[in-house]
Amino acid sequence: MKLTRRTFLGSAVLATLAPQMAFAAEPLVLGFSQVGAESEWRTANTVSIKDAAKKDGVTLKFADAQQKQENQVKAIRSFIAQKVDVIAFSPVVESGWDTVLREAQAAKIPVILTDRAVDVADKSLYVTFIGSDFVEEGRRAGRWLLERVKKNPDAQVNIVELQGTVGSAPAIDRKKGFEEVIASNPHLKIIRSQTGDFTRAKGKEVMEAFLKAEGRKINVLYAHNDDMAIGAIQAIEEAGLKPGTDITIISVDGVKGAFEAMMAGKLNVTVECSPLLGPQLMAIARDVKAGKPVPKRITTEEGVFPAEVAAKEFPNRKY
Ligand code: GYE
Repeated sequence: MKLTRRTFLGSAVLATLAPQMAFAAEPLVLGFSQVGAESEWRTANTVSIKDAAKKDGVTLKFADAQQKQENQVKAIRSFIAQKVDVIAFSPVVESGWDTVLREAQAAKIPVILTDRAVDVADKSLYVTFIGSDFVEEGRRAGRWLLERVKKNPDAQVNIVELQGTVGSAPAIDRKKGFEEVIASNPHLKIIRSQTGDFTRAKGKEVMEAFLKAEGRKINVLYAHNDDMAIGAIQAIEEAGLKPGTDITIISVDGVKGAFEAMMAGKLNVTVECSPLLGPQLMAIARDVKAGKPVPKRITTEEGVFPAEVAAKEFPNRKY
């Protein structure tokens, strides 16, 4: 079964409208291991989780892993030792989780994945995964580009790609979805692809290297998140080129910074990825604690925002 954010709006709204009910709810201790604070997306995600826990009367034990898997493993082990009711985490990378998840299972503490997926053979090691379909986001980015190049069907299009954190679900999937779609047009070619670790600083640094190596040959930048695109925009300007005009820029997330860049004419499109997972996470954690069956996969609903609609959409943006 596929549940969407909208499906869960009911419980989120209830929690907002009836705080007295929320306080009357059973006590729940939730251990949450966050990836880090690498991007505007992540900051909004953290705020969403902390706010939702407060609203819902959930005792949240929050640990920031600073983008390091070893810190997440430590945090999960400490949650097990503290005997929390439920563990949730956003895994920085996909692989290497079997051992610690088996430890949680042995301690009978259910685990919820939020935002990013894990690659484990035994799917019983987690109860559910709440988050976006990153392959689809990559496809949306690719489809936008296919449409865009239709105006000039015979031109060769050289793309540079700024990948997210190596081994992370969004980096793997956003690359895959994008490549799958652009493969239908032989004029589109990724000429350079490197990680910028989802940060502005790295995005800028790697874009500088791309520009040094390829210069004006670059027609398109595909960045796996807005922060890297914003960093790259700076590099492009410093190289004396016009971002959004000389180089078409596509990114993912839909944070306010991306809308501002679009309104300034420097970014061409952002594919939405919602970080507002807090209310859903609290609702699901309660269900899990109560022993209710929950769907194995809960997918977030998202859109695509080209620069043309940025000014109109900006006031509606929540992150
Ligand atoms: O796109 C990026 C963040 O996992 C979906 O992580 C998340 C990604 C998001 O650092 O900005």
